[in-house]
Amino acid sequence: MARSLLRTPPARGPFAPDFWRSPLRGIRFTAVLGVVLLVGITILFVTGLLSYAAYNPDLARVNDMTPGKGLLGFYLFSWPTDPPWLYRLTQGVHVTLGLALVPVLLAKLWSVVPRLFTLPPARSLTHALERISLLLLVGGALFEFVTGILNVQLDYVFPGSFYPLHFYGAWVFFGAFLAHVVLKAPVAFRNLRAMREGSGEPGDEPDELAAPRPDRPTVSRRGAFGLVGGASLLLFATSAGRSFDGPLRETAVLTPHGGPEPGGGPGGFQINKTAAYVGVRAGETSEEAWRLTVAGRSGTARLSRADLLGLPLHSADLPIACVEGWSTSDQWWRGVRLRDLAALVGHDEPVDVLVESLQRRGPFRRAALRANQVEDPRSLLALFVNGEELTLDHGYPARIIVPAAPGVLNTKWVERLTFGEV
Ligand SMILES: Nc1nc2c(c(=O)[nH]1)N[C@H]1C(S)=C(S)[C@@H](COP(=O)(O)O)O[C@H]1N2
Ligand SMILES: [Mo]
Repeated sequence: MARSLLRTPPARGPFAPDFWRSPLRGIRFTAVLGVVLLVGITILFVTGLLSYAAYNPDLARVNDMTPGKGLLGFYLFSWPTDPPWLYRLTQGVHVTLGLALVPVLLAKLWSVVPRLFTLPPARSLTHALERISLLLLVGGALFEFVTGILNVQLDYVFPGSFYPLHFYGAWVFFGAFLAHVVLKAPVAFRNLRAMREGSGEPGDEPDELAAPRPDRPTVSRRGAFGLVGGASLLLFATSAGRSFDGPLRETAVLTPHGGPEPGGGPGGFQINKTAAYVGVRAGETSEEAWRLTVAGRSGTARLSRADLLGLPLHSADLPIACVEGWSTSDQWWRGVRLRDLAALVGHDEPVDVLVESLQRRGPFRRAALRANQVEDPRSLLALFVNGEELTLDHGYPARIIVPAAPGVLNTKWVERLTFGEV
């Protein structure tokens, strides 16, 4: 005792071990939350990578501007068009689960916060490395949750830069997360097993997370889990409705795109950006003003809406599913097949396409689609939805709709299609 006093001054405030008094803290409390996060964050990581792949980010530099993703693009694959609700599911899970895990993440951080204040800051090189990895872990988790939630809540507050931030953040975070799991999983599972077997005795190792001088409990451990789980359920119940149309959407009170339906009628389903918001005026889309340019191997065609109506029209029941996690139920789209338009300009074989909108400012004016998407008979340049002409807000005179693709690839107010050289 005397010797250690000589070496270090007595710890004060949060650095003093008995500053932390909650009797809830302990390895077992942390272990339960840790295992929930182990499963939950793994699902977030996988669905996040899928979401990235769904953009076809390796297609030209249109869909993804992430500078030098290099090796981190190693796993990318051609995003399929089946099942048509694929992105609706993966991205709905990513966002809704991410929101529901917030209370668990906060409780987990609360449960280990005294460890942030241990002195000396590093006992050895290994200890120093472990603490740096914890910094990346906690910082990474907060960063990913905050950027994700801001994107969902504030409709792209990071124009053009959310993707690289959330993408690189995910890899840093997941690296630290893996290291942490490898280090801590044995302890966590040992404690869970002990809890299940009902052994109240402390394990053979000291509980480093328990308060040395705990206060009297005001809530049981079970009660605390109930609180965290209840908060998660509440977040789930007030966000999951964004993945459906009709009355269910109105249950999503905590997140945008969850309110009442945007008007009634055939066009009465969710609108991301209205024409007015992005500066598209009805004059530009009129029968006289608007022409579609289709370019490809054999030349260029300029088509009016009347010309398009003269081509074979086809239908497809498809949803719109946004990266923000909301989606619509299937809508009944009708228009010209993309592969028919490709054939019109000399491409009978599957071919990529660059789609450009007449919109002049803001993001999402251009998108590239891959040959497998162009090839699918349900991929349309839609002219009608639910039996009526598209409304201006849904992309009149013509918009793209592709099965299983993220909403952002379903370009509205299309004015040019360039097949082949993407
Ligand atoms: N020209 C243009 N097309 C666009 C967008 C846009 O901002 N401009 N937003 C995209 C995004 S992010 C989504 S989710 C869908 C939404 O389609 P909706 O507004 O018809 O629901 O349109 C896509 N097409
Ligand atoms: Mo979107």
